Amino acid sequence: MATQADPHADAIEEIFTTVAALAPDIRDALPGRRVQNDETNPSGETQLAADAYADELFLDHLGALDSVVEYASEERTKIVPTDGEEETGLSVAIDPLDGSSNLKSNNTMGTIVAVYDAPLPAAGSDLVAAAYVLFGPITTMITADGDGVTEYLVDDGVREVITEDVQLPDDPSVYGFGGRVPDWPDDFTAYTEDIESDDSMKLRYGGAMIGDINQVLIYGGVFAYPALESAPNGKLRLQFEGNPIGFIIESAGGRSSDGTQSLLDVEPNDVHQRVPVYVGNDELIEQLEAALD
Ligand code: P6P
Repeated sequence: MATQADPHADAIEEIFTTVAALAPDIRDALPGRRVQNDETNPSGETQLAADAYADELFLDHLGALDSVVEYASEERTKIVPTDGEEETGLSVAIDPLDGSSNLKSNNTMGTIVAVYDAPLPAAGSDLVAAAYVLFGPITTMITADGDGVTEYLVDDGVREVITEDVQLPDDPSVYGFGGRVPDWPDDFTAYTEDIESDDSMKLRYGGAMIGDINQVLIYGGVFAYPALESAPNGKLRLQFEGNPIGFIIESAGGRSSDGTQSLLDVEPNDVHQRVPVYVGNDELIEQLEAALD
């Protein structure tokens, strides 16, 4: 939880409280909104009614905060200026329902929030906070600010601390790699074979980034949605996924990379730009960067 010394502490707290308060509405709306709404998002992905519903809720409620001056969403082409205080306001970039394709199969999904102290598109180094809400058997929320990572239970929209100062375990045990194996470049394939040959590591991949990231955060390990032969920038979006998840994992003592540098150092040039994402325990990401070098 951000200390009062952080000039953005109140604004971050207001944003996180608002996101948690909306979690029950979004979760309750899932059963009735599993249908496609004949739209595609700016990344060309089929949009579900649940994606659009969550996006509208977040814009309405986050956009009404004095602490928010810009709202961007994975579901919207353009950045939306809001009426926050120009001088102190923050920019929010959100994936309203990450992994919504898991809705049909009743698997995990949730919301990713990035809070930048800079106009969008912004660099990860401009992040002042990041969080995700995970709709699993229970609803939890992971938050990171300048003061560490906290895990909460979200009960009726109210956060209750489960664990403060969350750190990746030193003995990693899970890995999850996205994309089709034949589409992996040879150097990444060689890395995966090294990881798979380690009998302390086991596969955990569920198709929703935050579900897989939560496994890495709790058990230690590595998650990657790599550069692909068919898509050199991978699949995941820098503003809405790479930056906030990189911030959270680095805040928990881990490491992030786009293959050569921290995700937080990747130059932003478009709000929907994609980036290869590699995050996890420091030594596993160091091994990854050496393999891709
Ligand atoms: P694939 C969900 O659509 C998402 O954006 C991430 O949450 C997830 O890690 C990835 O795409 C899954 O992609 O290719 O395995 O379906």
